[in-house]
Amino acid sequence: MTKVSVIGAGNVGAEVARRIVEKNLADVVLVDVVEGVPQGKALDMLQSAPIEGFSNSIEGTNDYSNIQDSDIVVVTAGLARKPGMTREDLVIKNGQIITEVSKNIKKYAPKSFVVMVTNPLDVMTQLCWKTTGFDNNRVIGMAGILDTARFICFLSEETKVPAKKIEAVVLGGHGDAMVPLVDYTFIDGKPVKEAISADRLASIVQRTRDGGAEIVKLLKTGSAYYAPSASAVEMVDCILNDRKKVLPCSVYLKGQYGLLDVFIGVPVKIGAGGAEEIIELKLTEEEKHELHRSARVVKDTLLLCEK
Ligand code: TXD
Repeated sequence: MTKVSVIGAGNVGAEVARRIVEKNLADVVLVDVVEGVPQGKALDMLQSAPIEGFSNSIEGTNDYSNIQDSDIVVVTAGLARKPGMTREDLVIKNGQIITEVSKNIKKYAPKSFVVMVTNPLDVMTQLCWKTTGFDNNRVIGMAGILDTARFICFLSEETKVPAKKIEAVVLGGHGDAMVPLVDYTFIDGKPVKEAISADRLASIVQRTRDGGAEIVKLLKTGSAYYAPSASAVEMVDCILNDRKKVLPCSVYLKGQYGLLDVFIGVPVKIGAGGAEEIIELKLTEEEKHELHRSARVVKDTLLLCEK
């Protein structure tokens, strides 16, 4: 039986769990430190099974030993950003949480793949990889899929071309540090530079960078979770069904893009072997520079966690 554990039963975690069972992808175990919450949410979801027609089980727990033998562990535990708070403000607190979660993954699900969601994303992915000692292909961070989806949404809104006919790739760190690749962005087959003025494109790029903050500001409490959970479940689906789709994810680089010993968002083939192959795209000098700047931020932030 395929089993996916989701750590953190908050907004993103619960939505990830719901999408997984509703798509009949796997049995789900939902874990949280707060007593009753994962159990209550799991029971509520289970009671939707007769209506939605899924047959997989879902169970909520406060006990990490229940993640035993998971094929994939999706990590969403941590604090969400509050208005005005940067991702980096979260680093110390979330670093402690992710260290504890990673030790439990290593102990109870030593053969699993990890899909990291907690912010600051690239840093938490690297911290989890270090703490578990898992191979590079088995720890993958979710950010680029979401940033790319947001970029495509805004481009679609601007051009009135359906999202399905827009191609785009966003690399680099999550959010403020993302690097959209303009030369790989096509609107209905046409280079984006020919479809949109430089000014409009710059403002869409900026809106994408601030995509998370825009939602935090509107919600007032909590942050985005519908598109983030869809993005994480896309990765789960690719691993469980060996899709071999090329998706922008945060993975360990050992020389690719001129970067060493750092997790950062790049295109990677996701299949049954996890992060199977990193694809090296040709970047402009400016994009290369931005990607390297992004990687430096990850390395510097990681030091905060390790103090
Ligand atoms: O693109 C991306 N990667 C992201 C990242 C997109 C959206 C959200 N992103 C980040 O995911 C966000 O900044 C947070 O760091 C996480 C989770 O966001 P969510 O919106 O789900 O936060 P919640 O609703 O506060 O839920 C967090 C849950 C909450 O129920 C806590 O009780 C629980 O995490 N928590 C724990 N669970 C298990 N174990 C431990 N130690 C623990 N500590 C807290």
